[in-house]
Amino acid sequence: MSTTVYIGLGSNLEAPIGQIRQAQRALEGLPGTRLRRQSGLYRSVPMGPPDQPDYINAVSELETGLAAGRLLDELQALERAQGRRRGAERWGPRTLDLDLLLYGAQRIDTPELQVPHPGLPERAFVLYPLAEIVPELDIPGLGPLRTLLARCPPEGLERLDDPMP
Ligand code: ROI
Repeated sequence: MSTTVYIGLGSNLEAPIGQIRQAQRALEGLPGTRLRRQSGLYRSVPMGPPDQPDYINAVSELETGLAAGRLLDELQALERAQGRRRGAERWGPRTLDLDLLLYGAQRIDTPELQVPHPGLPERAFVLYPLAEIVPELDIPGLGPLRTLLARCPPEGLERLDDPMP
């Protein structure tokens, strides 16, 4: 059994574009997992304390045989491997953030994991990259992605040019 999942990637420390590229490669290497599609890179102003650098954000689509809890463990291990320190300032800067946005059509609500990711409706830096790869997506419990986009203007969000082939 494999499931289509969407991961939100974010970084605003220590060469963020390189951090995101490294994380995309690491996602590809997860056990029982294939990287299907990825969005372009976006620069976004920080949500949360403003005295931190802009973020680089992207979304990846994976096909995985990993259960949701196991996938979450793997994502947290990748964050740690790229120097993420937990327990620092809430909503402060980070070298790498990997959010499990969607896990198939499932809704998950445990203390460790909420899916769809609860911040999704108000985060332009997640919705727009997601729409780039799956514009027709229906989000479990939240409805069409298009409706969420219409309510969340892309303020402070800039798509970066794709690298030359
Ligand atoms: N702000 C932006 N723009 N992008 C992020 O990825 C991001 N991640 C976070 C918080 C601190 C909420 N702010 C963010 O975790």
